[in-house]
Amino acid sequence: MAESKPKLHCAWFCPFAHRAWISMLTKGMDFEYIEQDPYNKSPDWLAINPRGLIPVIVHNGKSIYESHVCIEYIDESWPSEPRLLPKDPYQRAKARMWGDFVSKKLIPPYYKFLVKQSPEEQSEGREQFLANLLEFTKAMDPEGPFFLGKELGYVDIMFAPWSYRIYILKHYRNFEIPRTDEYRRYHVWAEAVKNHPCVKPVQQEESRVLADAKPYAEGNAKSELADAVRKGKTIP
Ligand SMILES: N[C@@H](CCC(=O)N[C@@H](CS)C(=O)NCC(=O)O)C(=O)O
Repeated sequence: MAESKPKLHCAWFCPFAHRAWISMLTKGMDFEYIEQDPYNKSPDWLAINPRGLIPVIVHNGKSIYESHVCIEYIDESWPSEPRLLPKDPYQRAKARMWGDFVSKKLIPPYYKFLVKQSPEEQSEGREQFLANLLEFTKAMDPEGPFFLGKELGYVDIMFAPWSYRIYILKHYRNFEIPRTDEYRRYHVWAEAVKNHPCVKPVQQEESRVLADAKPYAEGNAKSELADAVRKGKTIP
């Protein structure tokens, strides 16, 4: 068991931070939640994370940041069940490969669709997102309901915050994931994730989430991520 009570620097609106939050809840950890404004790059905040991004876990006086690293750190430092990454080396590798797919193939087109303002670029984002989501769906364990089987784990947590807030794209881009046969397994997955007892508590009121997403949809959000998407750069 790890030594001191960890602190989670988080924000109610941040999907990346939700990954760490869900992981801590899934592990049943005793932790201190700190609502952090990541946009105010004060010296105190930059001392906690020199990159100035949430989430950060502060544990035994050390900072752990980057959301996928936080999930792994939580799993390794609190090795009790449930395991977020499988014990079997191939299954672990598979979880990491699909987590990487989420980071490189799902999140970027999602934001291209939401943040870009020209219809052509939005359409490109939309098509890439849908095609890649289908590939993600086809890789899911056929029984499920979660990505690798019966338990919520790493891959689920990597994409959960975008899936339970998919209504952002409905509201601002009139987009819905098709209710067709090929996406059927996706919807089973998304429902299971949304209703999981450790995912439910992090979900925020829809009107508040939509208000927070508005500057992204209107192309004037002042964040490192929105800036990178507007400039066609890799997201931070
Ligand atoms: N790659 C980072 C991304 C985290 C991120 O972009 N967090 C946003 C909030 S959702 C942030 O801290 N933004 C501060 C800023 O843009 O200045 C991770 O996975 O942890």
